[in-house]
Amino acid sequence: MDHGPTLPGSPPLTDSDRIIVHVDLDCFYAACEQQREPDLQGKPVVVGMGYTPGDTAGAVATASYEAREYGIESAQPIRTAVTTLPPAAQTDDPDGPVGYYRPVDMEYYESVAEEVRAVLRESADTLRVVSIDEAYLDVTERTGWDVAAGFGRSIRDRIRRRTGLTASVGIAPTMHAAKVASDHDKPDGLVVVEPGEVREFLAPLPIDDLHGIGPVTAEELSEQDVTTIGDLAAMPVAVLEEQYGDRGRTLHRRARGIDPRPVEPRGNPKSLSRESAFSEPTTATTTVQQRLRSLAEAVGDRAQHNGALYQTIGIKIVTPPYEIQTRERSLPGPVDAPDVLIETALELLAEFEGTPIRKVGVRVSNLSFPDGEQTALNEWQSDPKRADTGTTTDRRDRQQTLDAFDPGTGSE
Ligand code: TTP
Ligand code: MG
Repeated sequence: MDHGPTLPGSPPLTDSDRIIVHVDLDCFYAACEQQREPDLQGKPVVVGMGYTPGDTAGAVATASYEAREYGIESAQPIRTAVTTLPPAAQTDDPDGPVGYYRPVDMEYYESVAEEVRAVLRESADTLRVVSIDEAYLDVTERTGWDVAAGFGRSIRDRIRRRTGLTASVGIAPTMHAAKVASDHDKPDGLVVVEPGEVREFLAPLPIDDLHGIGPVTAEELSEQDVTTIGDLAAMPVAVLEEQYGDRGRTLHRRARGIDPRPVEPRGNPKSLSRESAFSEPTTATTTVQQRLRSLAEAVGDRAQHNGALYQTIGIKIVTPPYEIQTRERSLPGPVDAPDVLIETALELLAEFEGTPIRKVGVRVSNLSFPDGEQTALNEWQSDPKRADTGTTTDRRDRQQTLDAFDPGTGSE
């Protein structure tokens, strides 16, 4: 089929040979509740965040498909939901519709999700988990297009046997098309889009089915009579680029069935950090130095383990009552140099001598990954505020407050 002209330097406008599966569980939290309480199966179940039984506080996290028939949807206030679907225990009308409301129980849903992931791990060469109930699998080496539907069915069957849950599965040669496909026939769906059919499959779908288009963009586009993905694909890319920059170009390519993203186990971290609290605030310089040194070592190890080079080194100091101060310094280029990391962290600490310290942390950022995708490095280079104007021999002091320092133990 015609994919339009190929611009010099752009990737070939053909589908690749990859076979990508996207799996998304159906009304996940509600389905978990229906498993735990089989009496709820086939009934309108509403799972509320910030909800406690007997009250109407909170919002809908998700609703079973039975409840969705009454217009209940994610993010709706519980107090609105109960007007269409009164709680079973409180209704005056014995013949009217009733809802079964349950509070969110993340620990339980996480344990079910782990069971599902075990099935997915068995099925994939590469697995990328994107949320609690959603993952991409690269199965190129495991199956062929002629038997892909059967492969998808077997994934669905194994999830059902192991957890009782239904999943919707999309199979396509790109991540984007696989995601749209899994959403296309929910619940319990299985949609296979073969190479060469992607653009055709997407064309009639409403514009907001394109991943990356939110309600605002959809509205703006509809004002220009662009209401289907096919309409978007037919637009000159220059118009989209002018309106939306690089994002416009990506959306245009997706609409044409092009999405070169590989299924990667996870994204590269933007920063790596470790922090640690003292049992009580301390002014003892050597105690703080020792702690900082060991945190810096741990961060350096972690960076090596991730294959990351770092260009910015930062520390975080928490002083009583709970003041957070951060300092950072950028090097002229990305390094894997634990000694420099430790030395820099200690130098940054020097100004806090004599200050009572409750907690210390070390962070490396502006990461680059020479063996993989260099997202972080590219971001650094494209940000003029951060362009390195220092000399190449001297380390440039850039002591400034970071607006964010990742909490907890390390952030990836
Ligand atoms: P989704 O996969 O978006 O929704 P779902 O699994 O409930 O329904 P569908 O069959 O359409 O896939 O999200 C997964 C879980 O994430 C969902 O069960 C509850 C939670 N969630 C929220 O807490 N708030 C939200 O606004 C949404 C959309 C989901
Ligand atoms: Mg889901």
